[in-house]
Amino acid sequence: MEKLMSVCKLWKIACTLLVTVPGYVKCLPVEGVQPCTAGGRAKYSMVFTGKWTQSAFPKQYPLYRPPAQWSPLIAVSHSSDYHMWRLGEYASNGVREFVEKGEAWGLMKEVEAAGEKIQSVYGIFSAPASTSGTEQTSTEFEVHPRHSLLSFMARIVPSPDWFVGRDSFNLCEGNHWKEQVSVDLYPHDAGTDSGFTFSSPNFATIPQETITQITSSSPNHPANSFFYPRLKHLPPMARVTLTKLRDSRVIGISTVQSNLLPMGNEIDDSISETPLDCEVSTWSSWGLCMGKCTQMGSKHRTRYIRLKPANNGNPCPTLEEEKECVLDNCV
Ligand SMILES: [Ca+2]
Repeated sequence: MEKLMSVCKLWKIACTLLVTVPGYVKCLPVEGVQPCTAGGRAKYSMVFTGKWTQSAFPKQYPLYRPPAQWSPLIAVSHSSDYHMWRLGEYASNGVREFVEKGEAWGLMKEVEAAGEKIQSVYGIFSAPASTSGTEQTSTEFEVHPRHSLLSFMARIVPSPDWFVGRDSFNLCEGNHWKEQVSVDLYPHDAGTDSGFTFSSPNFATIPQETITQITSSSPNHPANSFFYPRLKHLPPMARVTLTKLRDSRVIGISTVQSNLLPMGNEIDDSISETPLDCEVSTWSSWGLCMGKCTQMGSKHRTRYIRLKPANNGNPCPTLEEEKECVLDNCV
């Protein structure tokens, strides 16, 4: 709640950043981005739906202190010469603070600086934090033909430096604005903390690595919270739906208010279940040979369950083994 309040405070500052770029701004064509010739600005609603359920992501699903949830979502409408974050590039300090601690100040400052310096940012806005993995939050925002790209991110809580988001999603299509579009979101690693699990202690990555997408097989390490060797692809962790609003008049600051939808935990489509196989430790060493001197003795070794199976994953194998042995103190 405190974090939410602080973002709401940030908000007022952020709102002043809503840069209405006056006059002609020279826009250099950037590879892959089609010039937008839509007639005017457009207003959109943005609904973020968490899909981080225990059935879709059973491995190490955070249940306590804190349970699975999302930070506020920070988003920017901008032109192609600005990037909030990019796959394969290093996270900025502001992004690092946001994805590791949920602190948005640094990131807001960076956006503000980009807005002032290269006039590449049209607006910054945020949707409130979620208190569960499956909540919905929403906000509204505006785009401009010269600033038709949307970038956003929300921190996965708890996590070392993981987030979901999208870089430079273009809402313009030639001479018109897209009416409605949904985007599935997958986990990313900011490359700034080396923790392997949701609740790993803070452990800075030195030297810093670039931003990567986390998949069911990468990082390829059984300890990783998203490592599901039986899955080809991870299920989406969240979805964002962007809907063009009919009334596209500029209403000033009120257009960037954010609010919680009163819908609570709703997941519209089928709940995916990810099988989680049992994981056991290595065997202990064999125990002493025990028994009566008139017959063969027996010895035992054991192993323990590291990860309980879920959603019809492979059951646990036997945890105890017995072997015949010759008693060595029978004469
Ligand atoms: Ca990392």
